[in-house]
Amino acid sequence: MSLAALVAASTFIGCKPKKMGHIAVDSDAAQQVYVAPGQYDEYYNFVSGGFSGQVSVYGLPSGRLLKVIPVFSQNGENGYGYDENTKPMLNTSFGFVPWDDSHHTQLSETDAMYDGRWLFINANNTPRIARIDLKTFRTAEIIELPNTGGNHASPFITCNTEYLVAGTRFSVPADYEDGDVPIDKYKEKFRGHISYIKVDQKTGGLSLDFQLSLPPFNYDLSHSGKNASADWSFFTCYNTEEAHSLLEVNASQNDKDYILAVNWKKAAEHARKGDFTIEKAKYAHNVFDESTLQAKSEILDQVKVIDTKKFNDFLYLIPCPKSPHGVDVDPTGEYIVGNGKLSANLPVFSFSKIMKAIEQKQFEGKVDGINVIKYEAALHGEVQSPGLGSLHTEFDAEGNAYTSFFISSEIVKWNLKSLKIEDRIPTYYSVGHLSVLGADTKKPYGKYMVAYNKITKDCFLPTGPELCQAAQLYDISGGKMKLILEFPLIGEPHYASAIAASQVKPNVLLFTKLEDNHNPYKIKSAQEARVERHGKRVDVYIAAIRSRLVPDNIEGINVGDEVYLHVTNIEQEWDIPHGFAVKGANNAELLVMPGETCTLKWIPNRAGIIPYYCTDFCSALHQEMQGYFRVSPAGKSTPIKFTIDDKLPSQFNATKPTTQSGAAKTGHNRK
Ligand code: RUQ
Ligand code: CUA
Repeated sequence: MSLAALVAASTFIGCKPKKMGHIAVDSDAAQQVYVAPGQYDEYYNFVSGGFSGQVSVYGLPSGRLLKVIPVFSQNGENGYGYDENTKPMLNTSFGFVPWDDSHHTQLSETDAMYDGRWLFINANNTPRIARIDLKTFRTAEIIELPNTGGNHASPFITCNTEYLVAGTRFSVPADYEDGDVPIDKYKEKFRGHISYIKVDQKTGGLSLDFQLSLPPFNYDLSHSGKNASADWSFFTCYNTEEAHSLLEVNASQNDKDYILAVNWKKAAEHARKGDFTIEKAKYAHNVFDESTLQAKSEILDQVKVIDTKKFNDFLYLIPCPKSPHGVDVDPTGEYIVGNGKLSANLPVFSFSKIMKAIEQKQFEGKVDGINVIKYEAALHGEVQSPGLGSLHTEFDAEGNAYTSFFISSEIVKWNLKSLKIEDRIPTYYSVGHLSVLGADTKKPYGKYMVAYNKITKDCFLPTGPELCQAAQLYDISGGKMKLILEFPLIGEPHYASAIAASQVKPNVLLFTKLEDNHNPYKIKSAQEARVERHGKRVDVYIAAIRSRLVPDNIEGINVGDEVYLHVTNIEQEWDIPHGFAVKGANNAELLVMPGETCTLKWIPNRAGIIPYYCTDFCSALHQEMQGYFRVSPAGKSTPIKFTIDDKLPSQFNATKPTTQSGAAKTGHNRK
C-alpha cells in the first residue's frame, strides 16, 4: 500500500459491523473470567490513566476496578493534591500543576523479573516520573525532568532497576540556553534530551544522574535490553526530518527514521569520568514521607549533560522504516522490534547482528557525529504485510510476538525466529497498546493478553458524547488468541503492567500503627483534641473515631482566620477510614486512613454556624459523626471553646460490624 493510501486509511477509525452480536466469544469464556465473591483475582493490573494522569488498578482476569491511584492529578476521591499533606507532590518548577497526562507504567525488576516493590509512570505534559510504593499503593515520589518537552519515551527501566530512562518527544531549546528564538531556527537551536534517572536500590529514591544532548528528533518510545543486551537502551525516533511544522506531512518524508541504541553503562562511565558539562536547570523533586505522612518539595538547580556531538562512542542509530512508535525487546534480549506506524512491513532487528555491525564498522554515515548502522547489517528480518499502523509488540515465553495494529484494528501473532504470521484477531476498536502479561520480563506469564482500545463506540451502553475506553482480555494459552472479556476503563489506557497478586499482596500495608505515625499534628487519643490560636492561624486537632469527631463544638474562630484542621483517625483496624468535610471549604475535604493524620486548610469567609461531619459511612452511627464551628466576624474576640467528653474511651467503640474486611481476610486466592 502506498504511503498516501496508508495515511488516508489512518483517518478511518474502526470500521465496525453494526451489531456486537458478531463477536464470537466461547461459551466457557464467562467461567474463565469469573472470580466468585470472596475470591481474589490472580493478577494486579496497573493501567495508565492517560489524560486522567492517574493509574487504575484492575484485577485480572475479572477486569474489576480495585482502585485509582492518584499520581499526577488532584483526586476528589481521597484528597490527593488537595490536602496539605499531598499538595507538594504536584509542585513543579512551573508551580502547582493539578492535572497531567500519564502514559507508561513500569514495574521494578530484579534480574529482569518483577520484584513487586515499585511501579513507575511518566507525566507526559509537564515532564515528570513518579514512583508508586506497592506496599501502600500511594505515590511516594515525583521527579521533574528539565530540558524536556513531552516526556513520552518514559519511563523505561533497566533490568535491575538501575535506571529509568526518559526521552523527550518534543525537541526544544535546552532550558539552559536562551529559548527565546524563532521557531524556524529549529535545526540549529533545538535539541533532544534523554534522561537517565538513577533508582536507589534500597529505598527506590530517584535522582537525575545525567542527560544526553542529542539531535532534534522526536524520541517516542523506549525499552531496555535483557541478558546480552542488558546494558543497552533503545529509543524510537521519528521526525528525523527535523521538521517543525505540519509534522503529519513534513515528518513523514524519510523512508526510514531511526532506532537509537545507547549503551547506558558506557554513558554512565562518561558521566563518572566527568565528560559532561554542568548545566543550570530548574526541576522539582517531591517526596512523600511515609513516617510523617507529609510530602516535601524541593527545587533542584543543575544537571550533568553529555554532549553526544563530542562523546559518541556509546550510541548508534539504526534505520527503521517510517515513523516508528514502539520499540520492543523480546524476553531473550536478542530481538528488537521497530513498529513503523506507516510501514507496510515490520522490521525485527537482531542484537547480536548489531554488535557485529559495530565491530565490523558497517556504517552508512553519521548524524551529528553518531554512527548510523546499515539497515541490513542490523536486521534479523521483516514480517511481511502483517497489518496496518503497527504500534506496539509484546511477547510470550514461547518465542511468539503479538503486534497491535491501530489502523486495521487487530492484533497479529507471529513467530520471532521464522517471522511467519500465526494468528490474527480483531479488536473493538483501534487498539493502541497491548500487554501480554509479564512481557517485559525475561519470563512472561504468557496466559493472558490485554488490548487497550482507543475507540469503543457501541461496545457499551451510550453515555452521551463522552465514552469510556475499553480493555479486551484474551486467553493466549492455547495457541490461538481467544477474546474472553471486555471491560471499561478510566481515562485513556496507554501502557499497563500486570503482576502476580502473590508477589504484592503479602506486603500490602493494612493500616498505619499510631506509634508509627510521626506527623507533627497527630494526636494519640480523643483526650488530646484541642484548638490553638497563634495570631491569625488556628490549629484544630481533631480525633476521628467511631462514631465521633472530637471536639464537636468549636467556638472562637473568626472570618479570615487560617484554620488548619488536623484530623487523626485513631482507629487501629483495616478498612475504617473517616472522612471530614466542613461547609463552604473551597479547596477540599479529607479522607483519613486508620492511624493517619491529614490536614485541611480552611479560611472561613462568612460568620455563622458552620457544620462539619464525617463523609465516609463508617459505622451505624456515622450520621452522628458531626460538629459545629461558630464563626464570628473578623475582629470579634469570641473566646476559644470546644467540647471533649471526658468519659470517652481512649480506644474505639466499634459499632460497625466488620464483616466485609473479615470476609476479605478469610477469602482464598483462586490459585
Ligand atoms: S503511546 S498507543 Cu503514549 Cu505508549 Cu502508544
Ligand atoms: Cu467516620 Cu463516618
